[in-house]
Amino acid sequence: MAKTALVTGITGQDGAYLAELLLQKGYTVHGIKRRASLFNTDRIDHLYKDRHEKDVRLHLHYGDLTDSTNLIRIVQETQPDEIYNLAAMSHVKVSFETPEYTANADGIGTLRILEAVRLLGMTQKTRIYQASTSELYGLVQEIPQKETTPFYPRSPYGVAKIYGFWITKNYRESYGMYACNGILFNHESPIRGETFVTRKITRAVAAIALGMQKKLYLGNLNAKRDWGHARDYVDAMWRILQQPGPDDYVIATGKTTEIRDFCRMAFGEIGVSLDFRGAEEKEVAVVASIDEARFESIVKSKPSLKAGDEVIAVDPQYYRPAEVDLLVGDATKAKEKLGWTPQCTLDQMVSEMVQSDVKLFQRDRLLHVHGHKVLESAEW
Ligand code: NDP
Ligand code: GDR
Repeated sequence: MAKTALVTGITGQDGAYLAELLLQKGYTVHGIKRRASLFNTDRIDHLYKDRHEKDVRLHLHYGDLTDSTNLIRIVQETQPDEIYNLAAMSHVKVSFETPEYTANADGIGTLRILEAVRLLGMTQKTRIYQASTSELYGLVQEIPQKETTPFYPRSPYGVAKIYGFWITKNYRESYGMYACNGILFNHESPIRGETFVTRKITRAVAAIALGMQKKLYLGNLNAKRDWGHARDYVDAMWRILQQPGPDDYVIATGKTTEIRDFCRMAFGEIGVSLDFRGAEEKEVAVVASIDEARFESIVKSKPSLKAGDEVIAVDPQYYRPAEVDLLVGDATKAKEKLGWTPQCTLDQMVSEMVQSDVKLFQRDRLLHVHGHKVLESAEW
């Protein structure tokens, strides 16, 4: 029998990859999207079919994790076998500016999903995946971080997610629910939100290469992250819900990379090598050399840059009140129990992201040249 899944946060990066995976596996997929004044379904438009067509298995419902009656109604109407709770205010820096809302959506929102299933008497039918995060580890307690590493969150986001983690575990233990936490380390892709550091960098590389932006301003360049590809990580989410019993798992690559080195890799993709100079707030990166053949093969034009150009500078406005310095995960349990290993290397992912952003900015430049206003632009 084909299964039915309900995905909150379906319009986000992970929601889009997960919906694609579940549809490929034959699921009927219900997604919750928020009402917005502009279309916000870009990432899933390629999956969407008009409801009058045949074999329509993707359905969208308006909703919000802060609205429990809405969630109860949607769970009742859709009767899901699996719920993937991916919806969240997911930006760590923004959570310092909207701490109460973040607690409501990311913390209590998780409770609302669990309660909807419990109140509707579906505890034995519906399996629940909770999008937990390596931000739970926060201040380094152990390297690498695994399921038994103590938590020490460093942001309102991390603190809200720790509530989500424990309430999920508590409902599992209290009511016998199949409710699991995936403790996922950072995962990225060409459809990553534009304000997360990886995508901010790959977009800037593309815009700078095409002469549409002069400089990239970043915050803390010393932080280290364990970055994987979102496509691999949604596969882990699905595997977590297919086991004989519920459990919590770390999902990570086991390798960590400094922000500075991610910058080197992203500029390297277009043949530009960087030299970082100075320290702290005065640190900058200048172009050391350019491999013109590489630049032309990716950007399809002569280099607009020259050695000595300053392309990165630090702007302290991007610093966080409290920082997570180092994340690196140990996914041995996931490998042994779920048979999960990451398929995409960081090199391959950076290359995919930069090349995708170069294409997006080439399209924008073309539209701009022909007098159209575009949304994708950086700085003109
Ligand atoms: P995104 O920010 O790309 O997507 C978040 C999704 O949640 C969007 O669909 C957004 O809707 C939706 N959303 C936000 N607030 C609400 C709300 N109040 N009610 C309903 N929907 C809401 O995040 P990712 O796809 O990257 O991450 C998915 C989940 O995994 C999140 O919970 C995140 O915290 C967690 N996570 C992510 C990691 C990563 O590296 N990507 C690592 C570990 C955990 P809209 O499109 O309208 O904004
Ligand atoms: P993170 O991701 O906070 O790890 O949360 P983000 O890409 O925002 O930051 C990673 C690191 O880069 C440093 N940094 C900058 N970050 C941003 N966004 N912008 C900058 O200009 C910048 N300069 C330096 C940050 O200080 C940080 O150390 C992501 C989210 O997806 C969460 O939802 C998820 O739970 C965790 O990953 C795992």
